[in-house]
Amino acid sequence: MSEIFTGIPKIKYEGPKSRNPFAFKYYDAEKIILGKPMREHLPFAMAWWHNMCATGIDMFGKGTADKSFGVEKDTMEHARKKVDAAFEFMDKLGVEYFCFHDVDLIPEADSISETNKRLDEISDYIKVKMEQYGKKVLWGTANLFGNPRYMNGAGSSNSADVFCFAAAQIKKALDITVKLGGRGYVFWGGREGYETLLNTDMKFELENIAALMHLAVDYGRSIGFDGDFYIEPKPKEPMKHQYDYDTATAIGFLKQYGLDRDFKINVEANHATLAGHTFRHELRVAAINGMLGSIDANQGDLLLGWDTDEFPFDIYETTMCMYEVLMAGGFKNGGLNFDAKNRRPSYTYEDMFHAFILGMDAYALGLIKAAAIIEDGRIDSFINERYASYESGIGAKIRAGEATLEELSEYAEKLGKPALPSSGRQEYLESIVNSVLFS
Ligand code: XUL
Ligand code: CO
Repeated sequence: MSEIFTGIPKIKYEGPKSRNPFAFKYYDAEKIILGKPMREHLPFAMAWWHNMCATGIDMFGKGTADKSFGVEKDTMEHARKKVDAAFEFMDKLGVEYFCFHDVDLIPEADSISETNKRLDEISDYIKVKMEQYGKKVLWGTANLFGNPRYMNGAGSSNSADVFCFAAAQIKKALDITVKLGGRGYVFWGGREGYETLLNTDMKFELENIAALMHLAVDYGRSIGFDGDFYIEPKPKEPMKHQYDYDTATAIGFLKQYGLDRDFKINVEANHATLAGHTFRHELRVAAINGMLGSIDANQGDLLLGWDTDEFPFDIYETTMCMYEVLMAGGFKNGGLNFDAKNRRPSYTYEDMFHAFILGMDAYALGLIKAAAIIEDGRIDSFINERYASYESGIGAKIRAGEATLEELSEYAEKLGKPALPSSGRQEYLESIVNSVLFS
């Protein structure tokens, strides 16, 4: 098999002083951080759709990047070439995992049975490559938003026939995920939402989405899938309102419909900011509910109101993300999927590598700095001390659930007037973070 990314070497760690554009400055796979090698803290994954398929098409113009890899596009030969390219790419970068939608892997045929045949064929080919290169599937999913039949959603569609097509795609995507040993299965409800309540039965649609997820869980478990199902929240785009608005909404939904034992959350950074939250907020909400599953590692642009899917470069963000991940005990089945794309004018093969080097280094540095914040200890101990009034006396009684409203009222009356709570010291804490980041 001939090399596709010719002239691009295996990317190695050279350290922060290196000026080599094809070297890591911070990602040193075997370096031990808090007792574990970096590569275990940071299970990086390549998103098949952005990296192997997307060419930079936008609403105003054609693609700029050539992803034909030298053969005719939308053929099975092209599908195989993408596999060759993907494994060479992951191998050169030391990326261990990948994520895919069904239709990223093959050209979708007119009939579902022909599409499924193509998926069987390509997954045989992928499986061989995975063994050869030692690569793994972080998660698989079905694209239930691209085909015109999903104009009104998949589980939430008004058409029962469309619901069945969604079920068929999910079944096959689960088959392939299990066949390839995938650790997760994602539901991103891009079209599970509405444009106007004038034509929408919201309760009916939510019940149907839950029913589809239950069918997926039952089937997945019956064929031996023991990984995590994920909801990937996003508030809007493409729909005006999406049901999985944010992490809190998705968790409420999962609990209401009895799906919370099988599902966790796949938090995407850019989706968090679209929902009006920080990335860190979404991670924390997932973590305190025991549902921090996986991460789509990208970055938005605060000046733009849509999902720009940039490669992450903001060290403050990656540090806070890794702080949340470390405090939650690290990843179990999840990882860091670069659901990110090169900017349209960065269209060459070299740019694809630069993007991953940027993202992997940004997360490696974030991990190093997050570990340093934890080891420094000042932030943690400040938070603990801030709630000290609950450690004894009336506070301890409240926490133990032993106080009554009358008792608390009497206590307050006796006190007359409480002292002001202790200072939040935000600026002091921010300066600690800066001093850890830049020391
Ligand atoms: C879209 C998005 C998806 C999901 C998988 O915003 O993030 O690519 O990650 O369907
Ligand atoms: Co995503």
